[in-house]
Amino acid sequence: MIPIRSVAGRRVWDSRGNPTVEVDVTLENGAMGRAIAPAGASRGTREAIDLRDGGTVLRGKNVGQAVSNVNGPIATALIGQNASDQAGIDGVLLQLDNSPLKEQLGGNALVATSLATLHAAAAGAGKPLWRHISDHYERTPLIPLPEIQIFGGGAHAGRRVDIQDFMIMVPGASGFDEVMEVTSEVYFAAGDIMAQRGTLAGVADEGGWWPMFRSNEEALETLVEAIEKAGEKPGDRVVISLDVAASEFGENGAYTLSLEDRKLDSGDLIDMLGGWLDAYPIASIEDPVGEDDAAGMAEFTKRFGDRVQIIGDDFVVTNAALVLQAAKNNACNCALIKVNQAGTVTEAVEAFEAAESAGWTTVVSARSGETEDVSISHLGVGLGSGQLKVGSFQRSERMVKWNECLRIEDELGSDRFVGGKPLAGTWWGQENLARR
Ligand code: 2PG
Ligand code: MG
Repeated sequence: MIPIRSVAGRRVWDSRGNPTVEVDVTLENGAMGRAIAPAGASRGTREAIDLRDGGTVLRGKNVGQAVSNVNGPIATALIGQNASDQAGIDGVLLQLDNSPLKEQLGGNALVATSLATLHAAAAGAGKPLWRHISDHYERTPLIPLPEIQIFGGGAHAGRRVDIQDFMIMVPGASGFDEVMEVTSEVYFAAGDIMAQRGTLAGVADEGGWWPMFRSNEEALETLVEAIEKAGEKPGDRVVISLDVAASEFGENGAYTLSLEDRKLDSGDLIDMLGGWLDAYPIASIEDPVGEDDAAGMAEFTKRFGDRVQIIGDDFVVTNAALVLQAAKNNACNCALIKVNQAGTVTEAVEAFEAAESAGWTTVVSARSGETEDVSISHLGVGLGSGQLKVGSFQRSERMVKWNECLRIEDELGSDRFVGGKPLAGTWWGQENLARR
């Protein structure tokens, strides 16, 4: 039992220059934990809502009320509570705000408080956060395999292309450090290709190259070229991962690829993506159809679930009930875990456990609006999730999280890295994740 002495919120700023909520939790023994709420741009409709002040100041995005909620009702309720009891702390937060989407106190106020308490409990126990998480939740810590963005798109790049994330994974690397090295080569090879074509135009929100392409597929072709230019054989040590984020360009089973001026129904979109799975070494695909298209998700999983990881992000929004429902319908085979979609650490861990109980893989993920906060690196390792999605290979709010994994790898040892095998015809991870 380590009681909380104080909870203090303040306004800080995220990677897009938007205001966000930071919380400091200090314990009676002097230990302190700090966390900052991230913010999504392509948000699921069923995820926890960030409380923003509205009006004209800061384009309506100010977080004055959310910060006041931390310093007022949240601090009052948490002072004296046992910081080591994360479920108890989050239970208090949920009692304070029992609205379905946490719109009363704000998902941003809650997630920063919940994570700051987790940090404080780790500090109070004298442990690094990843170790505290693995001890607390009785998990085997693993160094995750990253998904790293090479080209941005969708809502993170002014909708210049429709597909949101063109990423690579390096399952054939022998450790996290090697993943970073290979990624750097591919990232800059892609930049060189764009420069040669005269289409290098800066970076998108998560640091991936700005997608100056004539079609969505041209981004994929260019990614393969970049992998080759980096001296790799696509599909061997390096594979491709896509976040289609289809809710951003369609609803009710009707999709519009604006870049190509094409209208597709759910079946057309599934066929198009299936064609890409045949033509490119894609090992993982996220939100292939819209969050409201449960039948499309189930159809996609039926057709391709044995050869590719199918991630539910907007589709299951880190919600245990939605994960279990999707599992029942065989609607995907992996859950993206974003703590701020759930609102509290406990709920995010419940969604994680639900995914595991369904036999799914999991990816701990950042948001497109991020900060220097490195909680997710520790969560990815501590929960033994196996995979981590942070954005690209540029901009410090991304690099700080990759770099934190390198430090943890030094402590834990690269034999705890989940990769280490080239793609062998099927989704690489099944064998590796079986090591747990
Ligand atoms: C996603 C995330 C991160 P956002 O869709 O997976 O890439 O984007 O944070 O904008 O929801
Ligand atoms: Mg997504």
